[in-house]
Amino acid sequence: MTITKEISIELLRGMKRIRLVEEGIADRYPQGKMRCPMHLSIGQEAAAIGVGLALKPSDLAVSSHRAHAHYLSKGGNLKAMLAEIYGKATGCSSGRGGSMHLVDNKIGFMGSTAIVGNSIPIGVGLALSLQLKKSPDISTVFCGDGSIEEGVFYESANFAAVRKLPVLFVCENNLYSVYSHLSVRQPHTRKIHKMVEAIGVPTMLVDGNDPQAVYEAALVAISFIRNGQGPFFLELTTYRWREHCGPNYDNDIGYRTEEEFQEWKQKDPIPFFEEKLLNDHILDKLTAKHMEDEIKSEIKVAFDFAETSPFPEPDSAFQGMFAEKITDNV
Ligand SMILES: Cc1ncc(C[n+]2csc(CCOP(=O)(O)OP(=O)(O)O)c2C)c(N)n1
Ligand SMILES: [Mg+2]
Repeated sequence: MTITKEISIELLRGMKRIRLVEEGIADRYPQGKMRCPMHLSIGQEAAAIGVGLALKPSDLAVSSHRAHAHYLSKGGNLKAMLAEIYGKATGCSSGRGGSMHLVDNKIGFMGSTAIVGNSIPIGVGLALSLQLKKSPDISTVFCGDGSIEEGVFYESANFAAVRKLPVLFVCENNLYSVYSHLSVRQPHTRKIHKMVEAIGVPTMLVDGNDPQAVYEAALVAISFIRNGQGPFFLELTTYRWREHCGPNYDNDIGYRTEEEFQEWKQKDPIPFFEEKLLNDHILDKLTAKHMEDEIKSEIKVAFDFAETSPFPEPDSAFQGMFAEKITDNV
């Protein structure tokens, strides 16, 4: 499949934007103004944007604790995301949720939650609701390799397969659940996508650091789902660069080796793809620089907005806006 020049540029722009936003968060986090736990997906940008660009704005999505890239790739408002992380009233969850509880029903981002596996049945429930309404839209569940070890994943995947629900499971396999490598959590002879296939859901294993491969696989999966053929599962191989939770690097604590980290750093999706676009004359160096400058100024404006926005009024603490936002859309 050949993708358009516009899509190639958007894949690159999307990855750079996510990277620069999260590096901006990491730089400012030690100031202590963002008080929520912070799970960065630096290194995993290609997976999020490849899927995000293949979805329609009216499609739905849910995510987990590591949700910034998914929210942004689905069309989320950057100012509202940063304001949320700063706990401000202008945040996408009115400052009540922080980094792990992003929601924006206007763009079909129906929520992210901190309890591992928790959003999987919610995404499947959304798919059931779409099916009952005979909607052409699909539901997307962004999840990690650790989350599929939760019992609820098996029930959800089984139910989705039996009812042929319009749901796309996107599993970013970054090899770790906190400090535990996949090999101490799952039998090494059993691949995640093979196990899911055995439940009855078609799957594809894709290089999650290749944005074009992810985008193309997502298009195939989404068209299968929109045709009413049922759910699809993408396993995207990738790697988290920073510590599980927080802005730092933690290779020194010994749960993974420097060699492994360097090996994955070599597979950084951004320079690899930028180089490809330059070589294919889809992009020139000046346009690439211009793109980066634009993103940086957007990010600066968004951080200023977040920092200068007001905190929520204490009296508003118990207003049920989250439930209202969800029910508006369903
Ligand atoms: C039910 C539950 N168990 C444990 C945790 C603690 N926890 C938070 S994130 C995480 C790792 C999840 O790994 P994975 O799904 O691979 O996502 P990743 O962090 O790699 O993006 C764990 C165990 C939790 N939040 N919820
Ligand atoms: Mg993981």
